[in-house]
Amino acid sequence: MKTVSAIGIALLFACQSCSTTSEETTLAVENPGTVSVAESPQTFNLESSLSNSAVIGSSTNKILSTDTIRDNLFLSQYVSENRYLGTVIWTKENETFNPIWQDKDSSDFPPHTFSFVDFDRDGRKDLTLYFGQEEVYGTEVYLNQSSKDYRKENFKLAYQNWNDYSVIVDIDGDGVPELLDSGYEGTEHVEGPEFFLTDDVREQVHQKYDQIARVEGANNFTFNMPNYFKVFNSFVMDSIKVFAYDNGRFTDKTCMYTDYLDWRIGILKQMGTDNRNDSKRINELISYLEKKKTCN
Ligand SMILES: [Ca+2]
Ligand SMILES: [Ca+2]
Repeated sequence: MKTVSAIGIALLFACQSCSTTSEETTLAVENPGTVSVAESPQTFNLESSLSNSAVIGSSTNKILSTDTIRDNLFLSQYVSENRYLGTVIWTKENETFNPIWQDKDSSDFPPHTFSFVDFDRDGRKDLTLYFGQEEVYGTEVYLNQSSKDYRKENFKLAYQNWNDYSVIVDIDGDGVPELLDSGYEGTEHVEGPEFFLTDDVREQVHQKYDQIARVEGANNFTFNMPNYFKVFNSFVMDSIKVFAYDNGRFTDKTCMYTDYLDWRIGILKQMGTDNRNDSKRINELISYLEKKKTCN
């Protein structure tokens, strides 16, 4: 656990060793067959909808949960006796549920948290999932290109981070969400160094959180922040990147967010005057962030 753990600063600097909350990871196991769709008074018989044998799940599999995505999309997760099998997304027409997409995953690190946010502003909610456990962290975003029929392309992979949970957050308050990425390369999770904040700097971080979460970024609440994302974030000692949707995929657009970079640099400079902190690391980060202000 990091030195800093206050929830109020978590959006911007949360501890990377934090795991998901029990609320996010505890999924009620339903009886196989009939499933109650969350936020919907209706129920449907899953077994009768599984005529497509290619789709994960059968009457012998358990369903972990079903989530209503809106946009007439529904999500189910499947497990066998003791292993996750995968995720299926359904549509509903004429009271019948039809599978349109699946993500088979029987690995040791299946997805555990799902979020539906429209990144490309086409009116269809895109799928973001977090996978991993213990020291494994990962984020994937799939763009919703759904049709009425089952096909792999209904949700197209557009972003991947296999070393951390990235945060969906509207950093500049323009109503369009960005992905705040911890900035590390590769597939190994990187644990940042310990650091210390004075009360004054901590208060500045609190204020920035409030500004992003409640003032500039009113839309952040519809992006499930802060409910999901207050514990997942880029740490103050991370070499962050900001990814934004651009023409079919997410690209590093960090240089477009100079106000945010300047703010982080200001915090780091104040931290650098505190001799409890690793000044070499802080100076490297400041140099990194200064370079990121220039678009290549
Ligand atoms: Ca979309
Ligand atoms: Ca934005």
